[in-house]
This record gives sequence, structure tokens and C-alpha cells, in this order.
Amino acid sequence: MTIPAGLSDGGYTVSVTATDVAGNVSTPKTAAFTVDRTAPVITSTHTSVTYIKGSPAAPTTTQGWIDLYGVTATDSGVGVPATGGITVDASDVDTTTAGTYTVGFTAFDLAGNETTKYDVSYVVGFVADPTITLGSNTAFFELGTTPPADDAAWKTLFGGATTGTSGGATVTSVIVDHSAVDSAVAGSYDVVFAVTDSLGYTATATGTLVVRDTTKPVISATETELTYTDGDTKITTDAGWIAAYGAAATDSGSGIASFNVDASSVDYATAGRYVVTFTARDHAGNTETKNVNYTVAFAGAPSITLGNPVVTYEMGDDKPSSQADWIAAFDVTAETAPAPRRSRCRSIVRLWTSQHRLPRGMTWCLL
Ligand SMILES: [Ca+2]
Ligand SMILES: [Ca+2]
Repeated sequence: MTIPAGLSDGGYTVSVTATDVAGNVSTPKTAAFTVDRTAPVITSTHTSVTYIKGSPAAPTTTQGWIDLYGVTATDSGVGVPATGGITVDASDVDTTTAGTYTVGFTAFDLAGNETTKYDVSYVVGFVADPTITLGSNTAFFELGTTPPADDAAWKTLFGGATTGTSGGATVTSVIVDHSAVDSAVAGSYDVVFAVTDSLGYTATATGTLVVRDTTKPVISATETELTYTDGDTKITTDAGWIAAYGAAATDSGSGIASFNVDASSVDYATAGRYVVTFTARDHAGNTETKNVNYTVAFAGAPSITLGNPVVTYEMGDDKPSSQADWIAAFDVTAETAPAPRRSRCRSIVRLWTSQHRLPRGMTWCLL
């Protein structure tokens, strides 16, 4: 039976009778049929689904896609097959590359009417986290110096920060968090480098910044050579030596912990040139020394003794005729304070007599 083309969708009953040549009419036979020329209608609860980190993986079956979007096909006519009435084309989806892909659903009814493709969007919004690696996980920073001025300098301090992305994402920023660092206090601090990609995902690398003081103190002195002579005040304390030489110790790092003087070699009883050592130590244990010279030029007044205080001459004897003779006659010895550190003229002797004044300027140098 051919269904008339103009017959609209719906249910019908056809009645058939047969009439013979004698005009006898049969009992009618009836049959019901449905006209359905209309495709089903597809609806969905979602028209776009975005895959993000932590989402279920992309479906691998038709039912999985149907469930993901809540796809339903309804048909006002003969209906959609209970199974297999909806097909899906997800061949466009590439889960290894970020992007927006089209997934198409098609439904047909039992009469074979097929819908046009019903498109939804599948957004691949995550492939893998970005990565960041530091050139060195530990960096050192000298206490008291100026911290890096910007993120680029911090990266350089840690030997650079290498970033990586996946799925076509790009790096949008690398931020350095150095807020934990106190550059004025020695210690170890975390510095966090955070990379963010164009998909909005972030990864971090944490480096350790060691703030330390490896720099020696600096010792200055306004004098490096001083001489002690008769009448000078002897220096006996660290403060006295420091003041005498105008010495000072500074440290740009942990600061001066101690500033001491070693003048133990100085012997005021013995003329000579001595070394005085200043030693400065910072709070990190770095030490610096500076030597200055101290000359003891007066170790006591010279002394003179006469072995023969009284010399008797017989009338007519010749008087001594030379310095040596006079000295010998009176058995004269003269000494100054000891000065063993160098060979020098140890004593100058001028002889005077009450009766025989010798010419001025005649001297003896006893070696
Ligand atoms: Ca239909
Ligand atoms: Ca220092």
C-alpha cells in the first residue's frame, strides 16, 4: 500500500472491503498504521563541557558522551530505538592539545528519520601542569649587601629558572616570592618561584637562600708608627692602644663582635721596635688583623760608675793624655738601658774632670 504523500504524521486506520461481481460486500478488514516523516529532537543538559585538572577522562564510548552531556532524543512519532538510537562523532577531540572541539550527536527514529547533527563543545582545558626547575636549589647571599632588585635578579641568583608547558599552553608569568627573606639576619630562607601557564595552572619550585657573612671586618688606623720617649705616658690597656693609633674596626655584615689588641711583645724596659697587633672578629667568626709598630726609644736613663773614684798621682807623674787614659785611670763604665734588638752605639761617655777639662765634643762609643 502506498501512503499518500500528503498524509500528515499521525495514526491512521485503513479499512478494506471486497465486493464480488454479484455485488456482495465482504466484512471490512481494518489495519492501523502510523505516518512518521519527522526526525527526533535532540536536547542536552550541557552544550559545553570543559576538561580541567581532576576531571574524569574524556569518554571512550557513545554512552559515555551521551551521559556527559545529558543527551536525550525524543520522537513524537514511532519513537527512537531503545538502544543505538543516538550516535556520536567525537573524532575531532584531541586530549593532548588544549582547545575547543566539536562533538556531534545524531539520532534517528524507528522510521529511519535522522536528525541533523547536534553539536556541542568539548574544551580541553588541561593537559599537564607547567614545570619549573632552578639552576641551583641553594643560593648564597652576603649579609649586609643589597638584595636582588627584581625577579630577574632573583632568578639569576639561583642560576636561572627553566619553565615548561604542555598541550600548547604558554608561560604567562614567573613570580618570585622572597617575602620570607630577611637579608639583615643570617639564616636560611625559602624563596618560591611560581610559573603560571596560559591555561591558568601553576607550579612552584622552592629554593633555599642562605644569608651569611663571609666578609672579614675592616681595621683602620690613623697611625702606624708611634715612638715612646722619655716623659711619654706608657700605654697599658686595649683602649689606650686603640686610642693612640686611632684604630677602628667596622663590619658591613654581622657586625663587630670583638676588637682586641695584642701588645704583649712591647717591653718598656728594653729599647726596640715592637709589633702591636689589632684583631677584629665579627659575629660570624671572620677575623682580621692589622699590625702597627711601636718603638721604645727610652728604656731608662744611662748610668755611669767609677771603679776608682780616687786616683792619686805622684808629683811629677804625667797626667793621662787621652780619653782612653782618663777612662782607664778612673775605671769608668757607662751603660744605657738594654737595646738588644739592633746593634747600635750603646753608650756615650763624656768625661769631665775638675782639673783638666777636656775639649767638649770628645765622645766615646762603647760597643
Ligand atoms: Ca519521528
Ligand atoms: Ca663580616
